[in-house]
Amino acid sequence: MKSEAGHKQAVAAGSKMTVLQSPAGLRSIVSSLVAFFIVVSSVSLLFDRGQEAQVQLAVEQHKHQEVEVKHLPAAVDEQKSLGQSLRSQSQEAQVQWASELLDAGEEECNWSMGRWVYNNASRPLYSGLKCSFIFGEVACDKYGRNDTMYQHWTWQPHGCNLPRFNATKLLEKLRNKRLVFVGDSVNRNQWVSMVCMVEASIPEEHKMLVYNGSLISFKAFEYNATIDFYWSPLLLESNSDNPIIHRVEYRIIRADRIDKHASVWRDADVIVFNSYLWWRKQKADMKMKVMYGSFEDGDARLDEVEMVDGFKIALRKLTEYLGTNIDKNKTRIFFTGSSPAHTWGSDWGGDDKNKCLNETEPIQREGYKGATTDYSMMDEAKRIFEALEPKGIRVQILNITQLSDYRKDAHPTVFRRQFVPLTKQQVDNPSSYADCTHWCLPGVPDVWNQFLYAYLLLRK
Ligand SMILES: *[C@@H]1O[C@H](CO)[C@@H](O)[C@H](O)[C@H]1NC(C)=O
Ligand SMILES: *[C@@H]1O[C@H](CO)[C@@H](O)[C@H](O)[C@H]1NC(C)=O
Ligand SMILES: *[C@@H]1O[C@H](CO)[C@@H](O)[C@H](O)[C@H]1NC(C)=O
Ligand SMILES: *[C@@H]1O[C@H](CO)[C@@H](O)[C@H](O)[C@H]1NC(C)=O
Ligand SMILES: *[C@@H]1O[C@H](CO)[C@@H](O)[C@H](O)[C@H]1NC(C)=O
Ligand SMILES: *[C@@H]1O[C@H](CO)[C@@H](O)[C@H](O)[C@H]1NC(C)=O
Ligand SMILES: *[C@@H]1O[C@H](CO)[C@@H](O)[C@H](O)[C@H]1NC(C)=O
Ligand SMILES: *[C@@H]1O[C@H](CO)[C@@H](O)[C@H](O)[C@H]1NC(C)=O
Ligand SMILES: CC(=O)N[C@H]1CO[C@H](CO)[C@@H](O)[C@@H]1O
Repeated sequence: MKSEAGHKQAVAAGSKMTVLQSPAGLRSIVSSLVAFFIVVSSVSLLFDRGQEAQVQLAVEQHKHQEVEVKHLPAAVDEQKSLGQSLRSQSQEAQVQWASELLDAGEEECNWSMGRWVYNNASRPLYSGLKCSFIFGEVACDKYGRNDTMYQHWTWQPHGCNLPRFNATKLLEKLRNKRLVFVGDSVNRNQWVSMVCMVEASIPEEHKMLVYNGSLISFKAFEYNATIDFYWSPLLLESNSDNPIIHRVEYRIIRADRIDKHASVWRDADVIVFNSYLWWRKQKADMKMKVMYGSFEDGDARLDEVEMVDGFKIALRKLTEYLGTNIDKNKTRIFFTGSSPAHTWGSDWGGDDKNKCLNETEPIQREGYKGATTDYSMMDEAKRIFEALEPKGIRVQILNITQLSDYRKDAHPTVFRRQFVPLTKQQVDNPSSYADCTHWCLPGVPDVWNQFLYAYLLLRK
């Protein structure tokens, strides 16, 4: 077995940071034990049918967990063969007219409109089992998901091809630069995807992950490139800002406070925001508490608004901040659209009690929109960000909602690690324990990152 002890490992203990660099001699050791924080999203469902499907993104503390880091290389190819039973007839046809398609850089091509094509030759882009930095919450094949068809679908926009992803090209683009993902656990999912998409092309001793409170940094030394994730699920300062301990149901945002978060991301070269799930109602009467002023200044005032109005308050404040503080010559800004969940089987003719467990194929009906997917929040975001255009600042929306909505087959369900792998009882209880909100990797967020790649390399 191959050891990862040669990696430079970063270990966070409390808010203090230490970076451990393993001596080269350790490489022969069978496995290394590394203590670090694991930020895990626990999923629980509180409702009856008819109410909003929602996932609790409770992130719990798991300090100094002993994690055995090891490779499981042999299993990969074996599993791939399981996914080969299905092939899309349209695949050959696809290749033929590919040359006539528009260049993906053309504005006229809507990448968001298209279909999933099974392609076991070009997908997946990397191995989840081999990615050194994958998180247990989305490492489905590592935690027992044996059907791997979900890894072999490629997104085919109507009328053009997405550019082929090339990790080296992206790293070149990010040379001496910093890309930061800012948001919730779904955005962390996209960040992990991006790290896995590039890390295989970087030798072991030239990359590192550093944990520092709400910030996790991936560094590619040769390029002096940094790919960060910063936890900030409501974008504004809130009582959910601790990535480890926070209240889930009783949420308070501070309407006029964003500077503390912004100081972490404002100087980045590329920023990818998201914010969606945390504004969804978990109960019919759920409201967002909004605090103005501060206790320190004696002018604190607490308001209560509809969740979606809280979203607008946050985005307007973000927009105002970007308009006055961002160096538009330097920083490119993206906003990843709403990521749909597949919590209600009856939406696509399945069984509610299984959620999305055992789903193995995408929904094929063109234009399918999940009943609980809110497309309007993304339109709202687009409208709010348009206020920046007169200033020459553009926030590009990665419009991934529809393509993701088709992928009922692509969630971790019970094949994931939540502190420890799920128990037998939990596995047997999908209605409580199946995660149909986050995405298995390799998988759907890889396509979101292909959009990002295409923007960074092809479109202004
Ligand atoms: C996103 O793309 C879908 C098609 O997939 C389109 O209907 C929708 O209007 C787009 N939304 C935004 C905000 O661009
Ligand atoms: C893809 O699947 C087809 C049939 O399903 C199989 O013949 C082919 O060998 C597979 N290709 C790869 C690269 O696995
Ligand atoms: C996956 O395959 C392994 C090895 O064949 C088997 O032990 C395990 O039970 C399977 N898991 C599931 C969920 O079917
Ligand atoms: C990826 O890009 C690099 C640098 O431009 C190039 O040398 C390499 O051939 C590309 N790889 C593929 C598979 O196209
Ligand atoms: C390394 O990258 C950072 C951005 O992450 C940049 O500020 C710095 O100037 C770069 N160093 C060199 C030597 O270019
Ligand atoms: C960790 O983050 C804090 C601010 O959040 C910063 O002051 C400190 O320098 C960071 N530590 C390292 C080692 O990057
Ligand atoms: C941004 O670029 C424009 C045109 O090149 C230049 O006029 C302007 O001074 C630059 N702004 C900053 C803040 O560097
Ligand atoms: C899911 O599939 C497995 C293996 O095929 C089967 O044992 C299990 O009963 C199925 N679960 C549900 C809820 O249908
Ligand atoms: C449906 C849709 O989003 N159509 C858009 C495709 O892209 C063109 C050019 O960017 C837009 O004008 C369309 O509205």
